[in-house]
Amino acid sequence: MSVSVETLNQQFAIPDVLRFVEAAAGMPVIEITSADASARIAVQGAQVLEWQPTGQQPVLWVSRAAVYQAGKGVRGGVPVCWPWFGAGEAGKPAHGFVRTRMWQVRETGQNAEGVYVKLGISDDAETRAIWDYAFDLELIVTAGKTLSMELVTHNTGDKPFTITDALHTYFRTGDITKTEVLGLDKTAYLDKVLDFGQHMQDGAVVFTGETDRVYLDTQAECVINDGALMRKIHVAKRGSSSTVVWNPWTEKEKGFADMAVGEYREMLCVETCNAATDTVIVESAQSHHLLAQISTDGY
Ligand code: TA6
Repeated sequence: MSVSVETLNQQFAIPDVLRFVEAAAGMPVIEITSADASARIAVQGAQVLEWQPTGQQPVLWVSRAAVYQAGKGVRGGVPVCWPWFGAGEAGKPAHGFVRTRMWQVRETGQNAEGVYVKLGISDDAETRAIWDYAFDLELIVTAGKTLSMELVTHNTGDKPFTITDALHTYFRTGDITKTEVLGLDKTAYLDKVLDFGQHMQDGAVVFTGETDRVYLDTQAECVINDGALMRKIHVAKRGSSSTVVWNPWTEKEKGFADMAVGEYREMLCVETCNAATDTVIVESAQSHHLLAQISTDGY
């Protein structure tokens, strides 16, 4: 059940800084404008859509063919993948079930790091029919000179559960063929393009075709070196043992109705996650924090 933008504005708007608009019927979106940055966050899925530091190019990518529709994830931004990353069991949605559900807005405000929003979702009969555990999931987004996103899993039930999770961040790049990702040298990865065979990264990740890799047991900060826009994007993290690097390239791009032809050239994903064998056990009454901190040097 979604709350009207009128009610959301009455409860949570910050004059001249944060307001709610309706991107489509039943699709409230938070618009943030401050001296340091602008940002947009869809309440559905707690999906950050845009973040642009003042004086810089947009940092996140959203497809020009993205669909804004209740119950469908937007192609781009930062989908929240939870309580599993990747394909679920037969008949269950890929990347879990929270990215297409309506979250609650819990708090908005300003602090030294920027404008923050707290969104949350907890179990109900529908989720327990898919995944039979009691939980509360919260995303705290802080948009300023940097963008921080903290996904907090609370196990509110009486039995432990095991998850994989991801902040599936889509970044804008000037030209994927002039882009490299640093920070994963000598890191083992599972290559989805090669039947999830295990390989070892040698040097920078460069893009010459479909790229879909789960880098394992890495806490490294990654740097997206954009040779076209002449900027670097830093992706730091905590509570994450895996990093996924993805570009669909030409063939897979055709398979996405919500990607326009040729858009693969202007995007890549560097995802902050716990995926594949990097699972997380959350004991009863315990919590797990997954944090991504994005910053840029360039213009
Ligand atoms: O994170 C990479 C990936 O798992 C790719 O294999 C591709 O499926 C991508 O996520 C997008 O998935 P989605 O379900 O959002 O279309």
